[in-house]
Amino acid sequence: MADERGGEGKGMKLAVTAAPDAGPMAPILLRGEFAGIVSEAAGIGYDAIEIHVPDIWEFDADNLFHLCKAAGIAVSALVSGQLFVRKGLSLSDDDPAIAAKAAEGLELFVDAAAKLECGVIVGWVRGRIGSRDREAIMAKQAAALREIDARGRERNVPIYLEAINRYEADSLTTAGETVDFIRKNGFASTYVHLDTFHMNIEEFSPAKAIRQCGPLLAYMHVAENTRYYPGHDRLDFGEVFAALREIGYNGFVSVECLPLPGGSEAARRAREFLTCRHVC
Ligand code: LER
Ligand code: MN
Repeated sequence: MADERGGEGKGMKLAVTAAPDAGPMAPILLRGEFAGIVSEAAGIGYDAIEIHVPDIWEFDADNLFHLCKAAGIAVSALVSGQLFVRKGLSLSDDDPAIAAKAAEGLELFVDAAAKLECGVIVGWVRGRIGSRDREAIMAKQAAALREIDARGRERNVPIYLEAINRYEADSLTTAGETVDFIRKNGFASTYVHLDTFHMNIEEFSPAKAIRQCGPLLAYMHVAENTRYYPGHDRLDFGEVFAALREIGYNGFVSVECLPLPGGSEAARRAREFLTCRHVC
């Protein structure tokens, strides 16, 4: 039985970001039809693939499940960001119809994730607060996320709340804020998701941030300070992985970085660096 980190008591597992299509500089490495990206991820040696779903209303989870089973890899998570990017939906929208559609989309994400035995990443779809009443909008986000949390609990699907840097989000930008939000709302199946790129901007000490999350940390994105593939620049991954080991982290470490010098090549270099140096 997998736990909320998708782990079964073994070590960390490596995942790679993928999508049917994405903008040229989006931090998504493998692109194309599911059959192709699944076999490519497995061929490079990844344990799992993280799917940025373009349209959850059109998504065929059963097909992806069979492809992954045949290739011998898992799905680490389904990413809900495209609800916001492509459809303009957010849980914080003033228009109740738009906020409800965002919530409906997230419910479908949970149902699809249940079939794939993976988690759901919730980031940009939370929406921005802007100049509105912070407390009121956070309460609105919390109310919507409580429903998603309950659905996740019923279906054994962990919800990963990603802490995102201040230039892309204006709430839950740090590990501490995200831990407090989860605890304050008493969520049962919602966990912290950290990303080394965002942490490099927001956290005084990435290791301290990881320790602060402890057992609430259930998903990791890795990229350099420049968002190039891990190993390209100067981020101290030794410190990050030492802290992860210290808290007993056994979840997915997913490579979400710029597709440079090309998505497939970045995926290969990241895996080589991470397996040789930090994840065995
Ligand atoms: C956005 O910068 C990011 O890190 C993504 O994981 C959000 O879906
Ligand atoms: Mn991320």
